[in-house]
Amino acid sequence: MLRRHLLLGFAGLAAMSAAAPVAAQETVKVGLIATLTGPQAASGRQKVAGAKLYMALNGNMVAGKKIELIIKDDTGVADITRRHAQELIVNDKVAAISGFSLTPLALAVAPVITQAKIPAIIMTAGTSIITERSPYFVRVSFTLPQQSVPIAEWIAKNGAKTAVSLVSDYGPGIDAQDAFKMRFEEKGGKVLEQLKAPLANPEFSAFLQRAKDLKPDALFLFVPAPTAGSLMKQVIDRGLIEANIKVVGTGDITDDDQLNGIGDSVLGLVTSHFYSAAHDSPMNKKFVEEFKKANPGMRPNFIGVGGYDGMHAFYQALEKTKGDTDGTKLVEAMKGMSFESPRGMLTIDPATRDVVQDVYIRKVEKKDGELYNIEFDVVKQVKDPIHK
Ligand code: VNL
Repeated sequence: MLRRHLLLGFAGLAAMSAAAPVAAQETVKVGLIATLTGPQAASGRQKVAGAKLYMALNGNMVAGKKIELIIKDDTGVADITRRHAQELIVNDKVAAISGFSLTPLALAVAPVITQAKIPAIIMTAGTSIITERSPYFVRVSFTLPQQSVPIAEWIAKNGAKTAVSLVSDYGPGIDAQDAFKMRFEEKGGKVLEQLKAPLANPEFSAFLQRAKDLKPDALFLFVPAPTAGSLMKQVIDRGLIEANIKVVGTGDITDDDQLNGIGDSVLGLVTSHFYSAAHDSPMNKKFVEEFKKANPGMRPNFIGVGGYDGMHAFYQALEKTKGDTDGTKLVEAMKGMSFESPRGMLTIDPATRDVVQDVYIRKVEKKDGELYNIEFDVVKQVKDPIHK
């Protein structure tokens, strides 16, 4: 290099330094911490597929810089998530980290990102409190209260007077049951019992029997999406649907990734959620088509969309800062950001850094031989009802 400079002489040097930024092609690294092994592995598969698809369709150059995605598997263990976050920040010098399936995995990185002043884009985890744990969290997924309030309203409006809830016993489950109860009871209903099943053990039959014995009009369910298959099979086996109990939940229980495996017994089941693979928009049609092409045998779910939109938020932020990777500036750039996603319009609330979006009421139907959540009603631009 030096010799070439000398040989080129002054004119050559000037020409080279003008070309230097392109030639150097500074790389901006983004960490993606996904759960790719263990019981929640389906979530990591979706997230990585979504993030990679975004890059495949939008290129890897932003504000003159080359984006490099570094993918890590946390196996669903919070200590490993934290260690990956530290290594990505300290060794790889990433401009941002992203991912986080289960809530405890997101919470584990809060002190790390606060200290390092590096943004963390939450692509899945849905406990309300997470974004309050660090000013460097930005969420593009959802919160459970945001999704649970609309279905509480819908079921109250559709004649249910009593309900029982059954959720996984950790952050998002507690959020979901409490938000459901709050709105259902505001609407004149009564929650008879709030049942909680351990997250680690997908054995629901005793809880489902208890729910059945209480004879409520409705049963509200939440489990993390990768657990939906085992929950719903037990719901079917215990005969809750035939017992004339209206089974509802957040869309995690009829997740697009698992729904075909659950089978026709859940036809007609109503849930609320921010994304369905059947969402009717030109953007989503293209997204689903490209996702399927890039990932044979898979169709996107809300976690895939989270991966896709998380990358978009980062690209947009880096564009806005004109390539400046200062973490605080990147977070500032994401505050108030609004864009069209395969789910519909999404806004990052500038005050909470949390996602504001439409929540759809959907019903399981068969279309072209596959089960889908078909949207039939919508609550526009819902904010998390728990944040102050
Ligand atoms: C969470 C919430 C995880 C909803 C999920 O699947 C989900 C969480 C991995 O906050 O832990 O569907």
